Amino acid sequence: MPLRVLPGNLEKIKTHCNLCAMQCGFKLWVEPRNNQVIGLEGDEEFPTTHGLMCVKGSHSTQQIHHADRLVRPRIRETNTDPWTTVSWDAALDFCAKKIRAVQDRHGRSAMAVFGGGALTNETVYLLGKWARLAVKTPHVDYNGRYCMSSAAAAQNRAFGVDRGLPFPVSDISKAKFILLIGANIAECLPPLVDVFKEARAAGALVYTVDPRRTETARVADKNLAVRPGTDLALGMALLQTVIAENRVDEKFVRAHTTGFEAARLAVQAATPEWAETITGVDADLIRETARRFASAPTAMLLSSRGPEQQSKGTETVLSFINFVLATGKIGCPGSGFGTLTGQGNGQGGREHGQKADQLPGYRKIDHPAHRREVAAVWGVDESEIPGPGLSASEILRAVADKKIRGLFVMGSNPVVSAPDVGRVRAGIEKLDFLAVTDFFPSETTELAHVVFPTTVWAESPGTMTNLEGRVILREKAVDPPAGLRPDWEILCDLAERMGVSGFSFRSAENVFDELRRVSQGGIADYSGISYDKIRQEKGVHWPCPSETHPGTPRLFLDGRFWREDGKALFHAVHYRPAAEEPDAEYPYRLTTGRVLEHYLTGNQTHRIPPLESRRPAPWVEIHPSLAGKIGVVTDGKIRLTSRRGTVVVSVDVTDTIRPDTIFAPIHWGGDACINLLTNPVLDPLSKMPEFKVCAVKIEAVP
Ligand SMILES: Nc1nc2c(c(=O)[nH]1)N[C@H]1C(S)=C(S)[C@@H](COP(=O)(O)OP(=O)(O)OC[C@H]3O[C@@H](n4cnc5c(=O)[nH]c(N)nc54)[C@H](O)[C@@H]3O)O[C@H]1N2
Ligand SMILES: Nc1nc2c(c(=O)[nH]1)N[C@H]1C(S)=C(S)[C@@H](COP(=O)(O)OP(=O)(O)OC[C@H]3O[C@@H](n4cnc5c(=O)[nH]c(N)nc54)[C@H](O)[C@@H]3O)O[C@H]1N2
Ligand code: SF4
Ligand SMILES: [Mo]
Repeated sequence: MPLRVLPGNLEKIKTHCNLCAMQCGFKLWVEPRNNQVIGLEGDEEFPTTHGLMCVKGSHSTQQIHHADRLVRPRIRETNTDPWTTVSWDAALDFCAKKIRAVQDRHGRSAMAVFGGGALTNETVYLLGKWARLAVKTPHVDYNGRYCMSSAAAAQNRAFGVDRGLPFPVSDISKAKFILLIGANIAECLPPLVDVFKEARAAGALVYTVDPRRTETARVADKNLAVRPGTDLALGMALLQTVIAENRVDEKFVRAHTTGFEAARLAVQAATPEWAETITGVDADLIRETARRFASAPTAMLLSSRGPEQQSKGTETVLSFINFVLATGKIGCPGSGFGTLTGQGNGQGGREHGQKADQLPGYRKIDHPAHRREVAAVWGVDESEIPGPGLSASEILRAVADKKIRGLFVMGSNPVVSAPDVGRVRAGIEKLDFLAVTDFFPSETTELAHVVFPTTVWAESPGTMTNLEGRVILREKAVDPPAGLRPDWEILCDLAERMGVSGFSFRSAENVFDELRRVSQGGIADYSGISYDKIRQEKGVHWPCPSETHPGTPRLFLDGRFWREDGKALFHAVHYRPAAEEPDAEYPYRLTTGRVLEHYLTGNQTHRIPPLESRRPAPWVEIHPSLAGKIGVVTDGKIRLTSRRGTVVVSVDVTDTIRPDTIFAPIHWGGDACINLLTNPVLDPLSKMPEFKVCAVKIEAVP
C-alpha cells in the first residue's frame, strides 16, 4: 500500500528490513513504471527503530534486482548431473514424485523438512502444516534450534511463556543497571546502541559479559571477560552473592515464585571465589555486579547467543533467571529478563509449528487438547497429525546415518551453518533427494536435486514478529520476476500435487487468517491481529486475543507469570564444564560469532559489494601473547585444528580478546567454514549445539 505518491512517479512503500530481528522500519523508494526499487530511507514513525538502520539494511535493496537471483526452477536426477531448467509444473511434479519415491522405499519418516527463522509467519505456519499433513512426517524443524532454543526452553520452564523480550525495546532505556551477557549489540542489533545510550544518559550503568572487549564496550562501563563456556558458574555466583548478602527480595519471592529453596541449596558453595577459578572473572567484580543489580531501582539482564549456544545453554539461562527473580527485578517497566532474538522472524518462527515438538500458537504436539484444537481448524482427525519428531541437529545426524533419505530445505543453508559441518555435508551429498527453496544459489542449493526460486521480501507481503514480540507487516513493493512464487505458494502447489486438501489459499493474508484462527486460545495468540490493524498501529504485540484487544507490549506486569499457578519457577542448576575442555593436545578455546557487515552464512551479504569490500575474507582474532608464542603477526596465516577438522585463515592480533581464546566469525563456507571445527554436542533440554566453545590447537603457517 503506497504511503504517498511523490513527484516523478516515485512511490514510497513502508516495509521492514529482511535481515535481523530488529526488523528496522524502512520506506522503499519504488519506480512503479519500471518495477524497480531504487533506494530506501528509514521509517521514523516505526516505534521500535525510529528510522535507524545498520549498514546491512542500508544496502539491502541491492538484493532485490541482483543478477545472481534464482529465477527458474531446476532439477537433476543425481547431484552430480548437470542442471536442467524446467517449467514450474515440471519442477513441482518432480519434487512430489521424488518425495513419494523416498517414502515408498524407506517409509514416511525417511523424509524431513528443514525451515528457517527468515521465513514469514505465513510460511512457517504452512511449512509445519505441510510437513504434517502432506509429507506426513514427524520430522520438521528449523535453524532456530541453532539460535533461540536454549533461551526459549528456559523461559518456558521458568515463566510458562517464551517471548524474547517480554517488554518493548524502549523499556531498556528505563533500566538503571543493565547486565548484557554474550551479546554484541553494536554489530548484531546496532539500533539498540541508541537505546543503551539513552539509558546511560539517564544515569544507567551497563556491564557486559564477553570473552572479548567488542564494539559494544563503547556503550558499557565494565566487561566481565568470561572464559567461553563458563557462564553458568557466573549465574550461580550472582545468586549466591545476593543470598549471602541478604539482598534477596523476599516479599517478591514469596508472592510470585516457587522453588527458591532448591535453587538456594544448589548455589550454597557457588561463591564468587569459586566462580573466579572457573570463569576467570575477578571475584570482587562478580560481587560488585550482583550488588549493583540488586540495589538499582530498576535492572535488566539481557542474554544473547554467548551463554546460550552451549551444551548447558538452557541451565545457564535458568541461572540468570534465578538471579533476576531473587532480586525481584521483574514485572515493572525498566526491569526484567530478556533474550535478544537474532533472525528476522526468529520469534514468529518458533511459535507457529515448524518445530518438531510444536503446533501453531505455541501449542505442544504431544498435548491431547492442543492436538484436538489444531485438528479441528485443519479439518482432519487428530490421529492424522504425527507426534514429536527430530530436532534440527538430530535430523542432520540422521541424514549422515542414512536414516533420513530425503530433505526439503526452505530458508536455511545448513551446509555452512551446522556444527561439525564436514559430516553434515558428507551426509547431505548422499541423500536420495534434496529440495531447496532460496532466492540465491547457496552451498546447499549446490547439492540439491530440485531448486525452487522464490520471491525476496520486497516482492510479496507477509508478517514477521520482531525481537519484542511485535507482529509487523512487510508490504509488497514490486512485482517479482515473471512466474516467481512466494514460499507459501510453493508449499500449496506441492500439496495439491501430493493430493492433499487444506492448502487452497489465494493470498498471504488468506494464510494469515487461518493462522489467526488456529492460534486462538494458544500461548502466542494472534487471533485479534489483522493486516489492517498492523498498518494502523505500526505493529501489534502478541498475545492479542480479540479484534478490540490492543495487544500486549508488557508481560508479567505486577508479577503475574504464565505458569499454571501464576508464579515463576526457580530451578536448581549445577555446574558442569563445556563438553570439550582444553587439554595438552588442544590447549585453546575456540568461540564463534558475528561481525557487522555480514549476515549468518553470508549468502545475502557477500553479494553486496559495499559490504563484501569491507570484509572480503575470513580471519580469526587472537591475543598478542598467543601470537607471540606461535610466531605470527596480523595478516599472517595460521592453521586451526579441532578434533573434527582444520581451517587455514589469517589472523587479527588484538588485545581485546582473552589470551586463552580464539574468536572466529561464522560468515564463510567452503574450506574456511569455521563449523568444520565446532562441536556438535547438544544441550539435552534445548538441542542447541555447543557453537560457543570447543578445544583447538593453533600453528603458524609459513
Ligand atoms: N551483523 C550481523 N548481525 C546479526 C547476525 C549476523 O550474522 N550478522 N545474525 C543475527 C542472528 S541470527 C543472531 S542469533 C544474533 C546474534 O547476536 P549475538 O549473540 O550478539 O552475536 P554473536 O557474535 O554470536 O555472540 C555475541 C558475543 O558472545 C561472545 N561470546 C562468545 N563465547 C561466549 C561465552 O562463552 N560466553 C559469553 N558470555 N559470551 C561469549 C562473543 O565474543 C560475541 O561478542 O545476531 C543477529 N544479527
Ligand atoms: N559456529 C557457529 N555456527 C552458527 C552460529 C554461531 O554463532 N556459530 N549461529 C547459528 C545461528 S544463531 C543461526 S540463526 C544459524 C543460521 O543459519 P542459516 O539458516 O543456514 O543461515 P542463513 O545464511 O540465514 O541461511 C538462510 C538461507 O535462506 C535464504 N533465505 C533468506 N530469506 C529467505 C526466504 O524468505 N525464503 C527462502 N526460501 N530463503 C530465504 C538465504 O539466501 C540463505 O541462503 O546459524 C547458526 N550457526
Ligand atoms: S540488519 Fe537488522 S539492524 Fe540492520 S537494518 Fe536490518 S533489521 Fe536493522
Ligand atoms: Mo540466530
